[in-house]
Amino acid sequence: MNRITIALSKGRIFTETLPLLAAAGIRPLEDPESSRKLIIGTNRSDVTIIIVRASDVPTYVRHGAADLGVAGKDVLYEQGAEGVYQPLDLKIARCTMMVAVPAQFDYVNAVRQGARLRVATKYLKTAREHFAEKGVHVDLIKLYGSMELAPLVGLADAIVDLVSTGSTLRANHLVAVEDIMPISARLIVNQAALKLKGAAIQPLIEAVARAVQGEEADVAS
Ligand code: PRT
Ligand code: MG
Repeated sequence: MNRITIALSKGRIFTETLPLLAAAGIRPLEDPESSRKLIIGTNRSDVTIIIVRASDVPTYVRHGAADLGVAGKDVLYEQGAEGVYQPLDLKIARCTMMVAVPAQFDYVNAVRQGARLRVATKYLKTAREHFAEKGVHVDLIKLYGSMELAPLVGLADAIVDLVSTGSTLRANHLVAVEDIMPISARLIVNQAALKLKGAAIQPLIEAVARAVQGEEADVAS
């Protein structure tokens, strides 16, 4: 029997992937939030879920430590997705990569005047490419989280970060000034695993694809 390992991160990715896995007949036996376990069995003896940091999912899949995984497009774009197939946009964990500034900061004018913008972000590649395309000179400041704080304490003029409801921006008196790209989570698959264990993995991908289409139809109706 081919064993299948699926890498997921705790939080929204895990929660929103559950119904898609359920549609493929896969149900985790434990909740990673309460059990604190990093290896979780499922109702199927051949399928195991491993819990990793969101930004580590592509690494586990690329190296074949997991056969499949679910990762945000933000993570895949930033790291590059060499060595992994991305057969499905799961349309979950949706948000937008945006540029945001303090409400009182005149972004349009700063850009027009060709000022050097200080931009704090976890997404260096994404930010570098975005501003290069616009011809805006930036000094990028790498952060690992809480980007929203940076402009409030004078570390940066602007941030590049994910926005979903907008409440984090509002709570910190920031406003979005540019959309960079829409983000959703993707199913990723190790290329060798797809060849070697295709008989087990292919039906799983197809079941998840049908579930995604079903969800979409629900949203549309
Ligand atoms: O939290 P941790 O540092 O462990 O890792 P992570 O932040 O990478 O993981 P997690 O679970 O928070 O996010 C996993 C994936 O969910 C991301 O890679 C995105 O693809 C996706 N996603 C969807 C989001 C959001 N929506 C989102 N809103 N990831 C993060 N956020 C954050 C955002 O960075 C900002 O701080 O939520 C805040 C804004 O939310 P709103 O609702 O206030 O706009
Ligand atoms: Mg987070």
